[in-house]
Amino acid sequence: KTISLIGAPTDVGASVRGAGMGPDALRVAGLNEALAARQFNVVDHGNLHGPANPWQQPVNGLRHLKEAIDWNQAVYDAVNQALMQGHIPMMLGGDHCLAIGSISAVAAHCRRAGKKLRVLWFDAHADSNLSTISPTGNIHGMPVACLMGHGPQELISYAGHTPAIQPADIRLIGIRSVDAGEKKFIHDMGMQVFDMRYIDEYGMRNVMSSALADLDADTHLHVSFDMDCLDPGIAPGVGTAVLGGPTYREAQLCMEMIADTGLLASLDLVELNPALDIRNQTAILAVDLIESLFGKSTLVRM
Ligand code: DIR
Ligand code: MN
Ligand code: MN
Ligand code: MN
Repeated sequence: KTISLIGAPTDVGASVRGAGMGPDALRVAGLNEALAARQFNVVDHGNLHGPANPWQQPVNGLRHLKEAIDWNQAVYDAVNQALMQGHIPMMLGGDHCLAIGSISAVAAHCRRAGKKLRVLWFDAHADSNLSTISPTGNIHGMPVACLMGHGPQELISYAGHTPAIQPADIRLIGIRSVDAGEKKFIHDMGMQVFDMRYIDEYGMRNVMSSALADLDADTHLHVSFDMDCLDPGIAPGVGTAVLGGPTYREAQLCMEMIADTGLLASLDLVELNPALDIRNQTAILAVDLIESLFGKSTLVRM
């Protein structure tokens, strides 16, 4: 199997600069070599090009809308191309707004191929804001809402059908920072959210069993992994850290349980901010988790 690495050095959707350096920090941490060691054929397509960050204030509740549209078109095209070639696209972020283009391409692919879609969204945040309710106007706080058809026209129509995904297609995991408007939106949409309280009460094993329930051989599994999902004690290199995330062991278990399904078909690794990191430790952690996600295990288990 071939993995297409696609760098998307954008920080136009974020509140803090620096996520644009994420793709190279992952390469420096040995991502390509780690995947090759898992017996994958790795094609690094380098970094996509997109507009610079103009560092403006929000307009009508949206910051850098034009730039986010252009970045996402580039991401959509690149992911679409990788999927057409039968590759596993892996987006190297970059801020989380890029998941709009990435998952729209995955949704279009699933529709063409008659496949079911399951998205696992690992994040401290719900990313379910709308321009009307967002306290910041930052588009990296809006991708889930956009994918479900709530957002600016250009951002909700890449897939060719709107909404790109249904609430039943997505599971949010690790959530612990939800804005007031998002709380209502999540409830109204009926999304399944495994927040930190749920993880505390039921344990990560049960959470992942639930999040991975009802998959079949025809399901395309997409992981959208925001590095701020992890506890900032182990992952300090992110722009919007929130206390109380999953531990290293809990994160490893998530990755290994996903690998066991054998269904992982596309991936976003986002919000790594090398400007805020300590000796690249968050990138190194990401590579470590990715190895598990692609099947590295301590023992032969089956
Ligand atoms: C906040 C933070 N909910 C917002 N969101 C972040 O700006 O919408 N998402 N940081 O990753
Ligand atoms: Mn090829
Ligand atoms: Mn996010
Ligand atoms: Mn986040």
